Amino acid sequence: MATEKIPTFCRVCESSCGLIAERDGDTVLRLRPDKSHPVTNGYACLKGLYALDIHHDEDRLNYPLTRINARGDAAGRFERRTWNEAAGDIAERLRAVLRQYGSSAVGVFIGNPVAFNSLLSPAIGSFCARTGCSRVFSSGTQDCTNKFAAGEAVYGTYTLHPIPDIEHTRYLLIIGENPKISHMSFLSIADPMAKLKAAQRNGAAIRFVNPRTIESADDVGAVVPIKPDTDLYFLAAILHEIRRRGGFREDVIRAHGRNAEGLVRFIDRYPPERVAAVVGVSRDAICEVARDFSQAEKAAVHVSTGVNMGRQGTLAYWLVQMLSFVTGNLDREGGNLYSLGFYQAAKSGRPKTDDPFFASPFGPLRTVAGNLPGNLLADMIEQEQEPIRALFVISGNPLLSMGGEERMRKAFARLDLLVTLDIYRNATGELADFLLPCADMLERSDINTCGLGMQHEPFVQLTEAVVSPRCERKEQWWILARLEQALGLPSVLDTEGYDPFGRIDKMLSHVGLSTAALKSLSGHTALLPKPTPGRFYSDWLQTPDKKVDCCPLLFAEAIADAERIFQELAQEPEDLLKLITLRDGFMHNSWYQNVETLKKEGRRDNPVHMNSRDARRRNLEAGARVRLFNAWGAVETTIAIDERLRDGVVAMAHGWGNGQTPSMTVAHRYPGVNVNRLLPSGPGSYERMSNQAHMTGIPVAIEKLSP
Ligand SMILES: Nc1nc2c(c(=O)[nH]1)N[C@H]1C(S)=C(S)[C@@H](COP(=O)(O)OP(=O)(O)OC[C@H]3O[C@@H](n4cnc5c(=O)[nH]c(N)nc54)[C@H](O)[C@@H]3O)O[C@H]1N2
Ligand SMILES: Nc1nc2c(c(=O)[nH]1)N[C@H]1C(S)=C(S)[C@@H](COP(=O)(O)OP(=O)(O)OC[C@H]3O[C@@H](n4cnc5c(=O)[nH]c(N)nc54)[C@H](O)[C@@H]3O)O[C@H]1N2
Ligand code: SF4
Ligand SMILES: [Mo]
Repeated sequence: MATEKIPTFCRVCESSCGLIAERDGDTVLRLRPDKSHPVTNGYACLKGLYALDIHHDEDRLNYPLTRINARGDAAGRFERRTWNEAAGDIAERLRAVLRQYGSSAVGVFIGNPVAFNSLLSPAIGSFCARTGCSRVFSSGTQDCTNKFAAGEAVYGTYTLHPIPDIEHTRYLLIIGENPKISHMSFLSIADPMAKLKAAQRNGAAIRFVNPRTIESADDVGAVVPIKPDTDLYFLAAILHEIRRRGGFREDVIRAHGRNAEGLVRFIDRYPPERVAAVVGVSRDAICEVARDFSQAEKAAVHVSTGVNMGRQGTLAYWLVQMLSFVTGNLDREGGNLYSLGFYQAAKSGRPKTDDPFFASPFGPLRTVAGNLPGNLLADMIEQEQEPIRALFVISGNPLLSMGGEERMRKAFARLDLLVTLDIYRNATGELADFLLPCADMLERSDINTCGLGMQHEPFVQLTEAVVSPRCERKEQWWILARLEQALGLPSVLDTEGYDPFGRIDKMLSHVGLSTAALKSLSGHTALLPKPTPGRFYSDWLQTPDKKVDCCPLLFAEAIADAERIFQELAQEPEDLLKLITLRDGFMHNSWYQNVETLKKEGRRDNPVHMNSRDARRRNLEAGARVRLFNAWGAVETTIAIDERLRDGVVAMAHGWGNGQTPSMTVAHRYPGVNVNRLLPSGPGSYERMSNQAHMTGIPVAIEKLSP
């Protein structure tokens, strides 16, 4: 049979790069960037292209497996089952849990790849509604719920996140993000570095705020080297200085804002001269950013996980919105704009109540976009009253992706039922009772919903499944519907003529499109209008009075706490080491670990990065074996000298630690260590307002081990 070329798109990160899959029958021969894609234009990174290796990986989970030894045993032993057997057995175990403990005993953990699977979220919603499961956790509380909480409070909806208009801006502030490596988040943009370079050529100044002189800054802009977990004060000082310079647009604030006096009261406390020592940036450097931002004809700002994962991500994201708003850059060309795309998502994220908190054994608690704090997952399994007894992990690997691996291991061992839906028998799956094999991105049809409301150049693309799922792999929406069926609940599998794309068709109808219409277009892709200013305050802002809330009441406690944390930071010993996050281009969180070709020399473990001054001070050298430890845990690794880091900061990549994941043979051969053993978990380890886990700027100590 002749090779066919199928246009599809990558579903690993938000860029959604167009790909061409070359197919012969049911075999994918090659994946390459789609040069004719109208938006992503032939760009793709290694991860997108190596998705083919994952598709073909011999270690993939191909059949439903059920555990045959005790869960406490170190190595899991599993046997193959048919889908009917697995679904029946899971249903029986789940029914027993429901009978004995009620629906509060059922939990779901939603991992990051769910965001890139347009048919899955509604299926999860249905599964939770029908089983009564209300204890939902997700990787969102590891990377972005601070943005949801702040968006909801300031703009009245958690789905409104104005993106920087990179093309037209004159000044771009990027805080806690490394576009060259991550390709950005909450901004769907292919080949971000090319776009940043073009912006710079057009005269835009680009400043990164980061404790590390990141790779992105090798190509564009410059880094303001901040101390970790202090961004809130840096932002407050910038706003303070802009106001002192008369840079607040009082007309805009009057027309569109409320509670501006609350904002002013907050930033009044943090003049650059007070903040400088704590944030580790000189007064002059802070003032320079303030001056350049406010004097720029148009200025834009974007923040990402480096800020989200600090202790005060919600307040920091609030000040980011304020920076844009009070300088008149919100909803202005070259400033920050809402990117509509194919559906008015901003209108569907309004809060349900004014006071979202409810009482719990862990103190007042809330959900954010439906999510409980991931950092309470182990606690909620171990709590005496109403514990979680059954957990479904859907495309996630919480054992490695969150703080507290040991606590989680112990907690998971107490469950009556642990089911994972994954493409691998990953570290979490190793502890499961049932492993359900899932279709990968080449095996399922989809549209690119993940970037909705945040696309640099909006487009919508439909892809067919390039090939049908190998062996017994199934699409996850089908798996959940099959479980509903086995539980005797209503299920879409019993609905005659059920169309999984029905909901998407409804959404697409807002722009006069449908999946059928997309099929008739070249590459099954429709270009949509670029973001433009003009409708933010009238249409997208969702507060009841149509005003931007410049100091939401909900923040009162966090604002009071900010001063306490400031004082604490000011008193920290000079030689305290802080651990920050680090991504590399060959990994995607904990997956891509099993791709042999990506495990070249130098990428076979995850050493701790430290600059040579800090190393020398501690009598350490490149390659030295060290133990890194704190109150939460310890890991043993080696030193990598990294002059990009500022003094007092160490960095380590996450997603490693597969020493107990034997069925991922490559990952197991190059296990690395799980840096998240050093992260806090449990009460107090997440931001109260947003449930976001505290994951960067973590105090650690280091000691040399004998070789
Ligand atoms: N220290 C530290 N920890 C971090 C971070 C950090 O920066 N530092 N980053 C955090 C961030 S941003 C995130 S989002 C979380 C991620 O947290 P998780 O989502 O828990 O972790 P992942 O490693 O992304 O796990 C994804 C799982 O989905 C599987 N998978 C991939 N594709 C598919 C698919 O198509 N179908 C199915 N069923 N499964 C699939 C993979 O095999 C993998 O097991 O980790 C966080 N952890
Ligand atoms: N190659 C690769 N790409 C990815 C992923 C991956 O694992 N690998 N993961 C994807 C996912 S799930 C996400 S959410 C996105 C994340 O995308 P990004 O947010 O861009 O993630 P990082 O590259 O980790 O960049 C975070 C930056 O924050 C800095 N930082 C750490 N602590 C602080 C701090 O306290 N303050 C400030 N100002 N900066 C700090 C770090 O030095 C780092 O450069 O990336 C996505 N893309
Ligand atoms: S940048 Fe993201 S979407 Fe594009 S190929 Fe790489 S992983 Fe895939
Ligand atoms: Mo993430």
